[in-house]
Amino acid sequence: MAKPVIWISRKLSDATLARAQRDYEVIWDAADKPGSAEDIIAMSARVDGMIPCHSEHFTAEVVAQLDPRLKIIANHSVGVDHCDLKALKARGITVTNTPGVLSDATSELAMMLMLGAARHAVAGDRIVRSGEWQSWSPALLVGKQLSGARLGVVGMGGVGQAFARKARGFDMEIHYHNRRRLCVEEEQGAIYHDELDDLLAVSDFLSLHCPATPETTGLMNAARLARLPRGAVVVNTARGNLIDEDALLEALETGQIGAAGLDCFVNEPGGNPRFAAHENVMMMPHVGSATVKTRDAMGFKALDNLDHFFRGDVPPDQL
Ligand code: 8YV
Repeated sequence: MAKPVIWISRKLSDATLARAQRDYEVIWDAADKPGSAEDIIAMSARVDGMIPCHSEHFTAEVVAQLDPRLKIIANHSVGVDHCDLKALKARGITVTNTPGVLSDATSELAMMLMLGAARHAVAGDRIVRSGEWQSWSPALLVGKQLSGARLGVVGMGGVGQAFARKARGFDMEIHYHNRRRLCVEEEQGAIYHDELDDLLAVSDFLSLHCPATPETTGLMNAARLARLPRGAVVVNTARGNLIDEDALLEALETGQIGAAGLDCFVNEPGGNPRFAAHENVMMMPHVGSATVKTRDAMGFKALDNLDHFFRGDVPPDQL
């Protein structure tokens, strides 16, 4: 029987590509450019399945123009805000994602950003690297300590729970807000706040781990940033549009927010150049899941989903 044809939109891990090429007829371009709407539409007539990343946008307009040949979109991401799920469902296209396997890598990056923002990593690196470090003072780069501080986690899915676990190892007091309260085993002593505003009021550090949906767009607006204790540290490794960036910039300028660690921006790629003026903001280019181990695991999970689908089974991560 002929192998199904799949499109891999970006440069996935070598192990993923090797396995894909063994089991499928693969269309893939080493140029590693994000697929445009035109690319996606044109490719849909040539393939039975796709493995896109969050850089390929399946808007309602794109979905309406997909060729009926395309049967499955096996995303190489846990977030699926780049997919209009309703429109895809209406077209009968199966959609899967990669939950679980990137929780550790992403929460590790969130820890790095939280520590880096709290302890002035950007300024410290600049001072040493540039040779500006000519004197020392007990007042040099005095930061905010994690141990004993209260951490607010917004969204206690896989990444949020992995982050809370790590933060517990730093002796933080964990608080969280989530659509549903976790069971006691999952909570591991974390304190649940039914209302986001109540969580904010006690969060010396705040980390966002919820999906981007119409309801969470602009979640951290000026009013919510103002509810945090003065000097709070805000971390975002989820999606850029969870934060009103103008409001965050304003809050950094007034000192209401003491520091921020950002892996996600409203405008990607590129970010927001206004943050560059703030050395108390540590930034990364949306690489939360970018470890060797996790890239392999994400690629294999996307392929597992395709394998199930083309065998006629329900893919384990079907949405
Ligand atoms: C990636 C992510 O950016 O999983 C997600 O939702 O944002 C990331 O892991 C990505 O799409 C990798 O392909």
